[in-house]
Amino acid sequence: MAEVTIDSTLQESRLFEPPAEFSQQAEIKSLAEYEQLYAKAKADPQKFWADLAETELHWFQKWDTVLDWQPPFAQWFVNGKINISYNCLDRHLTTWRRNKAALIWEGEPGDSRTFTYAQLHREVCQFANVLKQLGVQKGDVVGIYMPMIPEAAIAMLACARIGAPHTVVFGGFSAEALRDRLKDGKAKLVITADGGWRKDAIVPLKEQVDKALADAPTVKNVLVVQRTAQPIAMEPGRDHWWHDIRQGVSADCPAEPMDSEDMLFILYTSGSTGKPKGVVHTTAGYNLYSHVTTKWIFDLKDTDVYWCTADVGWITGHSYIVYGPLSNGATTLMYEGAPRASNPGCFWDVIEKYGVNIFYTAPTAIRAFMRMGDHEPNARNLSSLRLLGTVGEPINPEAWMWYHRVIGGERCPIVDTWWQTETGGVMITPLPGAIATKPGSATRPFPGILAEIVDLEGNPVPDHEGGYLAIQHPWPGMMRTVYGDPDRFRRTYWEHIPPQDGHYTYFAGDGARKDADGYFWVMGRVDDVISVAGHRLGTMEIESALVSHPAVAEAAVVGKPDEVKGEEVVAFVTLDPSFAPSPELSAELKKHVVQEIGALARPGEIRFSEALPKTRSGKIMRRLLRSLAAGEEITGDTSTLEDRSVLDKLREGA
Ligand code: 7RM
Repeated sequence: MAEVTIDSTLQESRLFEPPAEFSQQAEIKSLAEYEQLYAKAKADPQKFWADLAETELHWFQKWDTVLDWQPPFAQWFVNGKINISYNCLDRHLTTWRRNKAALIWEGEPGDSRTFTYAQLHREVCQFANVLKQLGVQKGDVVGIYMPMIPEAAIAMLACARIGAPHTVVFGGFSAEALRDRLKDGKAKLVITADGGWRKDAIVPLKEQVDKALADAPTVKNVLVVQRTAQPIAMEPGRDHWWHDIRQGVSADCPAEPMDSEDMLFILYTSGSTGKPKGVVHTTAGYNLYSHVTTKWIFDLKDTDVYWCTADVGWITGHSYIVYGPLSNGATTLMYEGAPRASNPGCFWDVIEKYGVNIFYTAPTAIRAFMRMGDHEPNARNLSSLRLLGTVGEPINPEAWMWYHRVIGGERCPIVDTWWQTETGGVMITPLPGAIATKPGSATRPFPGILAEIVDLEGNPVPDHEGGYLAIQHPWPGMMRTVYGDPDRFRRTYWEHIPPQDGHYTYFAGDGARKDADGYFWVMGRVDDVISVAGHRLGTMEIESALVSHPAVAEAAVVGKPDEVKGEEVVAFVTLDPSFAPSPELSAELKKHVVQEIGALARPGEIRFSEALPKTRSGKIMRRLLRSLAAGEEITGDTSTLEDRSVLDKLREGA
């Protein structure tokens, strides 16, 4: 019999009803309305999505089949013709939104720019014409390696406009990581900048591109946006300044009618082993899914300023800075900077300066702010906020409550959104006017998403029991394949849970449980589950117990092989600045975990550390910690690590 369950210990009973004033104005106004929508979508998913596709998007030509499902390969809106850049820009130009702010941008040094829909459209069209002039054709892959400046979004929309799939690579990744992704995607052109600002320093992007291109022969041209103006090398014939080459180029560039299933972008995610996977998303399904989720989850109003703090190199930046908000005609804010010693309160400054109404960030950021204390946010006026969101990792109830109290002033609903690069958009989430929240739970599936907790045979597990988070029906935003490797797509996502009678289940790779109210509690990646004396423990609950101790700012737990118990829990802990590491504190934290969870979860070892290894999107890389704890060499992909020095420090401290 397969391992079926993951033990769960988290007890959390606080419940926050949507404020009445919020519900009254919300897209989805009540639990009953959500449940009705959910039931309708479940009864006939194809009709549900087709109706939305009809009312929410512009089509050059209507599809003739809603879903062609040859498991695990799906095609949505077959033979439809559509362009996501058109849906994000052109269709708003004939409405009053023409001169509404589409994109507000704030640079780290304090410079800023705003683009109305008409202006953004013009920029995108001109950019698209330059790409064409440089030989980019429909179907050619374009690499984007940019800082968080408006041209990053403009470049994405320009690619989408002419049907050139983009592959955005985080500006923080190394030349090697960039090279591997450009080679795998066979990119023909790279869009970059001379540099970008991050934590008061210049990130030398163009220099990295030059290194990457020494061994990426498919790339013929580089388009360089000037951001920082430090001297850089430009290779004649290959490298072109955007501000030079755009001179005299027409801003007339009709959007290419794309087939629904034409590739829109590739976005690489690192697997724990092997090379990064190129997650492929296509045009119509992604457009629809990012659009509808944005509309209902963020409850956008035309008067709102909406801010998602993600980088565009993360799927969150794609779906919820660029495509989802613009498709809805929203005002989306983009910020280049990161909280830093010279301005730890910069996020709160931005909220105050622009009167941000909706704010979407990651648990790692929330925990970092919590550690800095309430002083910074309390010193700003955050009263414009009406809705908060979180994404990227399970949020521990402690951090959730802080976010609710200090940032949300106890009046803003929090949407804890569970999803993945692979899912294209949010899958499990509160609808903020309809679903009461519980700290630490992503609550319930989005309408049209048949989520379940199952064992490895695909059978639902009872309430409160941890199992595998799975999706039982295709949805429009799902990834279509792994670029160049359909077999890896099948193996990674569709064969962990064996198909029964042609019925395929998507395996998300996360452990989770459902409570009696049908709320989902994500417990962490199943690869990270720790086996102690026959019990399988998710990482989230032990970490959450640690963080509930006043001394602990952040924690990551991993298993270390143990002859007797199978594995022993090792906890890596970052302290609140007012506490110092000591053997006494270590003993106290072990005791605290025993009190909160039980003797089973007692860490055998606590390792204090100034920082934890994270991806650029803020996810703790437990796989690396596992190797460290076991005293092994670190193997596998480390290309997504945000700060390499963290590993060295951890090794020295060992
Ligand atoms: C959007 C994104 C996906 C993985 C996913 C989870 C974890 C994301 C939450 C979460 C608990 C959440 N895409 N994850 N959101 N876990 N609660 N609200 O993060 O491809 O980069 O990562 O992130 O493990 O599988 S991603």
